[in-house]
Amino acid sequence: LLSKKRRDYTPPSHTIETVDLRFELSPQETKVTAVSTIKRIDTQSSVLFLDGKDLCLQSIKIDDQILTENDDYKMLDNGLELYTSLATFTLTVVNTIKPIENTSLEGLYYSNNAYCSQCEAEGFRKITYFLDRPDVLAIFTVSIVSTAEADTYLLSNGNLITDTGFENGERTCVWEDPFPKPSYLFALVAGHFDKLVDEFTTQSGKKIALELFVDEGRLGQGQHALDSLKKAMSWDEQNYGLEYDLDIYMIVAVDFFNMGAMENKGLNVFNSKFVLADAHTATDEDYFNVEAVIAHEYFHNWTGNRVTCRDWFQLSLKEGLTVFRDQQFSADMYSDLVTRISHVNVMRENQFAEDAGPMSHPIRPDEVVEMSNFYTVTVYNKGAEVIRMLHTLLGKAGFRKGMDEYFARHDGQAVTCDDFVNAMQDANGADLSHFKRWYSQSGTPRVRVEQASTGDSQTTLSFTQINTPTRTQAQKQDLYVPIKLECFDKNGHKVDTRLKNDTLVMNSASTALVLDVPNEQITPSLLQDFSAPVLIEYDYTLSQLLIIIEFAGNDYAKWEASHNAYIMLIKEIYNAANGANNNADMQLRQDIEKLATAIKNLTVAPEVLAQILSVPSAESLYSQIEKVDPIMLYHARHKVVVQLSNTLHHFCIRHYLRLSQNPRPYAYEKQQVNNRSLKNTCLHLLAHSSAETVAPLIALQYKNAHNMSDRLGALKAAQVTQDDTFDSLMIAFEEQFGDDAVVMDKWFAMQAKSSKTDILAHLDLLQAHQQYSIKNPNKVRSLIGSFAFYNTLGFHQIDGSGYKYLTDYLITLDKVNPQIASRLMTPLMQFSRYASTNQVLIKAQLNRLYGVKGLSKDLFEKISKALI
Ligand code: HT7
Ligand code: ZN
Repeated sequence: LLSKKRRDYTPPSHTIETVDLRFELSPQETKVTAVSTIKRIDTQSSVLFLDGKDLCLQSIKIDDQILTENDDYKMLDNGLELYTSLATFTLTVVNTIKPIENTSLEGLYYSNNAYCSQCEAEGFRKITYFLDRPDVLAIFTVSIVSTAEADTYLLSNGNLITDTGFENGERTCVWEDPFPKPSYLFALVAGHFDKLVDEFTTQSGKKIALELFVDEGRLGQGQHALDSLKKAMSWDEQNYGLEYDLDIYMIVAVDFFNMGAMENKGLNVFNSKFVLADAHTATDEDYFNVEAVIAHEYFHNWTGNRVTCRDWFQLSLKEGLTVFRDQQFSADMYSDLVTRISHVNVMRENQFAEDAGPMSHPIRPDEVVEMSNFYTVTVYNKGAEVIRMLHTLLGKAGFRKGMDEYFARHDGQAVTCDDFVNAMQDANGADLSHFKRWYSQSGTPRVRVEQASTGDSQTTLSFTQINTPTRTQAQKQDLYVPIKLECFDKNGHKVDTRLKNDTLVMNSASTALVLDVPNEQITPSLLQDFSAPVLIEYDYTLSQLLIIIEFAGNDYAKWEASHNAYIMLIKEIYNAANGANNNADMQLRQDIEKLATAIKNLTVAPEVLAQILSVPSAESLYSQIEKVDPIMLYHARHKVVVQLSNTLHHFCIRHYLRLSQNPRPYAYEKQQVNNRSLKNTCLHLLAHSSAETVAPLIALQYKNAHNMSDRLGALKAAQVTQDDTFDSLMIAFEEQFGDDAVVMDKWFAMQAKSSKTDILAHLDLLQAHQQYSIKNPNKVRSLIGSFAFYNTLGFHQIDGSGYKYLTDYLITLDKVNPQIASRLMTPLMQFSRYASTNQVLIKAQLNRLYGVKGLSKDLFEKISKALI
């Protein structure tokens, strides 16, 4: 398979200054006419290569001359080569495409009676022959012609300059986007929608029209998205001085979409999951996610659209930075702590796993076969962590100076990650050359921390960085690692570390922190706020963790210590199951007793307590145990949760009953959200206890629920108890929400996580459900994704049938939608972390997949890496 290398970048031979696109829409065959004004940049060049895929070419013209194949141009597998030495010319290309047959949801597709485009990263080449690369920026004018009166909206980027209305059997709308943009930001949407309108006045007094398009009948679920948009617009003005630049901002919600959303200039396209929300259908978490994704796409208008990427290796330039910005926004809107914890969990559960597996890559990859395989947690989330470290290093004001400099230098350009760091560096007079290694090095650094004595009056903590080789990088360098910490003596008194901002900066392989205290056991609370994307290795005792829970100066540290305590206890039970310790159960009871006492003594906010009562997921534990047996780990974790539940029964009941009283009408506002979070966490924990009083509480909560958070909270608790209540509630849920696609995704996900012994037959039945479709990525993710990612007992069955089930599905799905198939194979990619029995079974399935004829590039790239 052909890969592209970052080092091989060459500037384009030509550029496209303007393009006039005309779409004559038809689901079966849409005619596309592209008239481009082209300028030669490389004066030596006599060939222009245009990308193109799955297109049917009708004609091609330079100025007024019709070109002939082989003399004037040649068709290639991935586009066409045009022979010309003209310095400037007009190119007219006419071709047709088949939107209704396009199930890849890339390029222009037709689903749910609407046309929709998705061009990032390389989808525009499925619309017309073009220089489909982000460093070619053109001014687009788009005419959309429809002969269907039912297509009430014909939308594209920028401003609407003509609308003929439906006359003589057709209607044409013409859109003009004054900002030069790369083809990946082009968008077209056409069909019938309901529209919600609003307005935003920018800080300089400009009025912006806001328009939200949703499926008919869903207007009532759109207000939260519009409110979120307005919050994001003013947040970006206040925090970065960035104002919106067009007269109109449109968002369209569609049910068929490969990812979360897309930041096309002035016309964002969203997965309806990240738009539609009301009390009845959306949980607090859904509300949070809608707000975050709306903000993310809006922030791209500056970090991505006004300043874009030179090439796709630089993807983290826009994604890492924009994720960092949306994280800052969410923290400001809701809770610093809960927001941070949720992002740290993504790093530990997903990114660390990716970086330890065959797809490990730096946040700025060096080599790519299929670009859509690189929209990863590494590029996005680790990329954001790298930006966060810059923010820590330069401080809030310094970071803002760097951002201002970045826009002053690069507005309207397509640039690199180096350009970004250079702007930060120059604006602050800093030297970031060592820091830049984060962009080129893959893998998760481990930092080993140990205590040593230095005479009678001092104690030393030594910090050593370990960067282990990854698949493509045998040699590793040490990195810049800021470690925020606090230290306590044996009585819990804080020890003065004399560190600026409580942060120890490692800029070499090892560092020592000398403390002016006599040699005694120090308790360090390390990596507070997850100040760097690293793994800390420090052998805590339970007493040390209890000291942190009691005395740490911030809630993050308390949460982290409780989290570490759970991990320690789960590991002990896991090892005991291997025959290492016969007293494990008694020891667990005693330890949980101590931990529970520390928790009960805390005076923290409800949302903090909810986090502290949440035992880490099995997925986040995989990186903690070598060659893990997933089923054994599942049972070990379960045992710890049950013990915690029994020990904290009265405590949880008390909180639960208190928080269940006098419910107010649902609102997505901090106090309510935080209380609901604690209430439902308590119910979930209680469901693990042996007390019979819990089942009626669950049923009652479901029956009385007046919002989706409480309804789903009850359903999730019922799933734990494994009695008949769960099945009957699921039937009731389906009856009530059967025609709401977004809500039914929750139902499919719950079904997929069921611990039924005949889960595979159950999945077969669910695939036949009238709401299920293999063509709809949300459905595939909910059912098959939830099964493979989260159903430990079902997926890791010892006969390998879970792995086989997924593989069979991937073979079918790959023909429908390779991008989704590729994402769905992640659980198979991570085989090296499992015990050898599991490894053998997974590899057998990967080998089977490898042998399938006509596999997509997307799957092939991953399997080849996994099997080498
Ligand atoms: N920039 C957007 C990326 C995206 C995408 C990538 C590949 C295939 C489909 C896609 N849909 C959207 C989303 C974002 O990060 O904002
Ligand atoms: Zn993005």
